[in-house]
Formats: sequence, C-alpha cells, structure tokens
Amino acid sequence: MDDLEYREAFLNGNSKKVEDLVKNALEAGVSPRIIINQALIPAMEIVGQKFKDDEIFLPEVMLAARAMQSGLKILKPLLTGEQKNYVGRVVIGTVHGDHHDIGKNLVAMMLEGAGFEVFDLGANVSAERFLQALQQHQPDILGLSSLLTTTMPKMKEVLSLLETTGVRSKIKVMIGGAPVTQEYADRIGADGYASNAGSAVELAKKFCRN
Ligand code: B12
Repeated sequence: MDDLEYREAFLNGNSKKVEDLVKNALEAGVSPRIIINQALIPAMEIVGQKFKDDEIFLPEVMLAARAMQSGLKILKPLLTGEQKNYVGRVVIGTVHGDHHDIGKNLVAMMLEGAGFEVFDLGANVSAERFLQALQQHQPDILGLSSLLTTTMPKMKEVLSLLETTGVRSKIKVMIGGAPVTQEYADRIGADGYASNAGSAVELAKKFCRN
C-alpha cells in the first residue's frame, strides 16, 4: 500500500481513486482493518492537519470526507458479516449540532464486526432522540460522539436527561471524538472514553463482561 497515493487521492477529493486503491489492496490480500488503520485514517489525519494549517479549506475537506466514506463503504460488508448471537447491543450517534460522522461510523462498523448489534442514529442527534432510542432498543451501551468543542457539552446534556428520567443506571455510556478526553469523560460522569475504534470495541466488550 502506498500511503502517498491515498493522501493524494484524499487531497484531490478523488473518490474513484480511493475506491480503486481499496479494491487493489483487498485483491493483494491486505486486510480491511489494515487498510482503515494504515491508509484511510492517516490520509484523513493529513487532511485535518492541512485544514488546521489553512493550507486547504472546507470544500476540499468535504470532498476528502466523501472519498473516505467511499473507501469505508467497500470495507463495511467485509468487517461486519452475519451475526446471530450478539455480544451486546449498542445505540450510537453524534450529538446535536454536530454533523461529523466518519469516526462514529467507524466505531459502529468495528463494533458490528466484533459481534455487537448496533443501532446507529446518525449525526446531529438530540438528547430526546437518544432517550427515545434507548427506550425502544434497550441497549447495554450508549455511544456518544462529538468532534467540536462547541458540541461536547451536549454529551453532558444527554447524561443529565438520562439521569432525570431514571434510565442512566441501566446502561453504560461511552464517549469519544477528537476533542474528547478521559478527563472530560470523568468530569461529566460517563462510564468510559476511547480514543479510537479499536479501543472502543475493547471498552464495549469490557462493559458487557461485567
Ligand atoms: C472531515 C471533517 C469535516 C467534514 C465532516 C464530514 C463527515 N461526514 O463527518 C465537514 C467538511 C462536513 C466538516 C465540517 C465542519 N468542521 Co470539521 N473536520 C473534519 C476533520 C478534517 C476530520 C474528522 C474526521 O473524520 N476524522 C477521521 C476520524 C476517523 O477520526 P475521529 O472522527 O476523531 O474518530 C475517531 C476517534 O475520535 C474515536 N471516536 C469518534 N467518535 C467516537 C464515539 C465513541 C462512542 C467512541 C468511544 C470513540 C469515538 O474513534 C474514531 C475512529 O478511530 C477534522 C480534523 C480533525 N483533526 O479531527 C475537522 C474538525 C473536527 N472540524 C472542525 C470545524 C471547525 C468544522 C466546522 C465548524 C467548519 C466550518 N467553519 O463550518 C464544520 C462543522 C459542521 C458541523 N456543524 O458539524 C474543527 C473543530 C475545531 C474544534 N475545536 O471544535 C476540526 C478539528 C478541524 C480544525 N482543526 O479546525 N468537518
């Protein structure tokens, strides 16, 4: 796998090229997880860095995000497969006001791949909608994602609503997203934090063992 090729394809917003690179890597026997962790995520990190440094702007980031989704779409069925005896049930979503969903999608995909039943509510999800989904699906775990410092407080809002409605003690809440930290999770009273999809799966497994 040539990292530079992925990076260029992302920066050019070339979804077709990303699809071809992913297909070629699969044909060459590279595992979906390696493609995600060693090619797609690093390429997206470069995009994030360049955006931060004002070297590229929002339209380019949007195209890069679309390229990432194209790559993930090919890999998703290979990661998940049919599962009958679920390890546990998870409701996941990105909090209200936040439209970033790539990282959350990855966590959902990896959880499914590890044998969890996942109900993905998407992005920009209100606290009330989370509550409704918890009542409907009765999961073991709720996963909250936030990529903006301005939407992080929405996680606390969800937790407060679960507290006042008596649902909080019935589930484990794990949180994540680039600006989120373990310290923040402790501060708002979440049960756990994970910095990436792999650790999120480990954490979810731990919750379901206890
Ligand atoms: C792609 C992107 C976008 C895309 C999103 C497309 C999409 N469908 O998601 C678009 C172009 C739409 C976008 C828009 C904006 N963005 Co933006 N975006 C990014 C970028 C470059 C990459 C994010 C990403 O996908 N990373 C790749 C994934 C794989 O990583 P991840 O999301 O961190 O997820 C991993 C972990 O965090 C963790 N995780 C994630 N969720 C969860 C959940 C749980 C439960 C757990 C356990 C773990 C977990 O596991 C994931 C997988 O390993 C980041 C830069 C960055 N460094 O993060 C900026 C960034 C997040 N955006 C930023 C900004 C400012 C914006 C805008 C406000 C820009 C604007 N002026 O309009 C808007 C906001 C729109 C909105 N209301 O949501 C800032 C946020 C700054 C801040 N401190 O809040 C960043 C940091 C860029 C920057 N340096 O300035 N953005």
